[in-house]
Amino acid sequence: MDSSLPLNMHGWTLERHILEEQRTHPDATGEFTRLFQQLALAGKIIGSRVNQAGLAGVLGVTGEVNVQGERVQKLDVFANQALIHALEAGGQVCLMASEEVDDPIPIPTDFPRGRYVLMFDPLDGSSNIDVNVSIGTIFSVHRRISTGDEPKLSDCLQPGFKQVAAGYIIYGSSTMFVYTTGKRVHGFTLDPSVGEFFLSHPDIKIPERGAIYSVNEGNESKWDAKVRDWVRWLKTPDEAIDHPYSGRYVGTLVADFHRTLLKGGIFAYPADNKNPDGKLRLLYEASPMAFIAHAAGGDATTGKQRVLDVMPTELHQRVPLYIGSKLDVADALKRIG
Ligand code: AFP
Repeated sequence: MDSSLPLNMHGWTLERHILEEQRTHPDATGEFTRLFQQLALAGKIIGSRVNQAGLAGVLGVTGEVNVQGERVQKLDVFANQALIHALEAGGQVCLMASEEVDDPIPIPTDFPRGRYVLMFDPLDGSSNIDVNVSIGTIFSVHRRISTGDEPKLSDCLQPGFKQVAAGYIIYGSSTMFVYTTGKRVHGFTLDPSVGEFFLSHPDIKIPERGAIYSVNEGNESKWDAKVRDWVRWLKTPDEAIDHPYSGRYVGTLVADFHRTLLKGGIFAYPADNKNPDGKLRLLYEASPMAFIAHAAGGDATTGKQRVLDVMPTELHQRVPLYIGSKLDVADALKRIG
């Protein structure tokens, strides 16, 4: 690429990038490329609504409580619908699951079905919507494993290492689409004037070690002693190991993870005495982020095992999460394990 040209002059759109990647794939049928076109479309629709949220009258809650026991925001509902509508008719997906919906979402019988299973958190970071702080969409793609006419819950309950792709769209100071198929991680920035995602962050690697820790310290009184000691250790001055680390916490996993991916360090949502399995959902939060972290050279653990090796038993299962730079995750494991 000629680096003197502005990014959007290179013409390296998300679509072109995926087409190039798929060209060398032995059994590519174009289905995967079309799946990503639809995901990108949903991201643009959600991003545009997020940008206008204060004007379009879509801030605030619907009055309902979702399967997670959380108050549903109007934008959660919009994002969920945008993803379902963008994906259900295209013939790439046979089953979907969403943070906002109790059970797997079947594809209506009058639409063709594909071989992929898509799980998503349509709008991660809902508590940040009304205050104009970054929010995002997280997605995870698996291949269908069941046979027979109807896809089954077991198609969703696959361990993370079996993902064929994972990614997120962050609605921040710019809108970015970040994804991996397991080998490399690429980031694309939306040029809103053109309506396309352009490759802006090719082959992202997480620094081996960072200098930032990210955790909700309001939960300290609920943590066990090992977690508390680990966080205190990160904050204790020690020139020999470049401590203290800086603290950063947005409260939107997508935003906290995105920073960790680019700058290194560690993000954690530990188990605590109120939430023995932590807060974050395995299938559409922890697992896709872990797939990205590993592809970028980082690591992700529950404190007991690799997130990617957890065998799911429930659609909305939660897991503790420690994710980020390899050496920072190793330090955490040493101290909390
Ligand atoms: P929602 O997707 O329901 O908004 O949840 C946000 C989230 O799951 C994740 O994005 C944050 O990292 C985490 O919750 C923040 O939780 P605390 O508010 O307890 O710190």
